[in-house]
Amino acid sequence: MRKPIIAGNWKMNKTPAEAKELIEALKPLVADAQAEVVVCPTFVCLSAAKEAIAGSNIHLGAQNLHFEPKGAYTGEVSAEMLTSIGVEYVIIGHSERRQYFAETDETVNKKVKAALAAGLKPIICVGESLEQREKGITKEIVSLQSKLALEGLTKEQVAGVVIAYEPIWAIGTGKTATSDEANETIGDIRAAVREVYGEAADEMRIQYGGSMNPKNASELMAKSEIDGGLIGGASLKAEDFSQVVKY
Ligand code: 3PY
Repeated sequence: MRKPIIAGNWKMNKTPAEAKELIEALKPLVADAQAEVVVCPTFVCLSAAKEAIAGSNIHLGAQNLHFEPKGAYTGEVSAEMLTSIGVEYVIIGHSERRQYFAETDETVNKKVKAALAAGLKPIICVGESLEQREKGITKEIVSLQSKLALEGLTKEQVAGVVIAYEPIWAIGTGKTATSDEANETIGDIRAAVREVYGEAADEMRIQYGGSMNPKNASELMAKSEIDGGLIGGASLKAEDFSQVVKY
């Protein structure tokens, strides 16, 4: 049985004071959630968020990391820096990072390895563009992205990572893949991972992401392959996010 995981990707929103306020409001609303609950604020909010989640069932994630441990990489943050302040999860390769910050399958793979080496749990994002979906190559694209992201990992490591399937055309657009489309593509991702890593693919959790919200969460979460959600806009309000968490 895979435990569902619902993670909030706050993107570039909230100051530390606002992060604290949101988490304080969220704590009682999700205290009895069955799913694992994760919040992923910006780097500057991580310490305030860590303090705010103390004693609750909320886990902490970052939105990015650099794959080198230290050095002349202005503006970057390493895996060890994140673990040193109590971060547990890290989102890697979100399509916004691939699109605006030139991340590639190769850098995603390096980041996944750096995260695991430091004891962080990666949430690896994959997903096709509208053009790729219309060409009918979604399965090939997400299978390849997933295999490249996981290249060189052991089966045990693969079993512990989370993949977030986020169709690019559904991110921040209000458009969602239908629950059947999402379930089918997530099944394709799992099958591709199974080809290389066998049963580890059945332990690995795969989320759906892309305009998941209180209205569509229960239908998506009812699908057999969908193990959770990576939530954008709806994670910025405690009431909305708690409704997704409790789908
Ligand atoms: C969205 O829901 O828009 C996301 O990008 C979640 O990561």
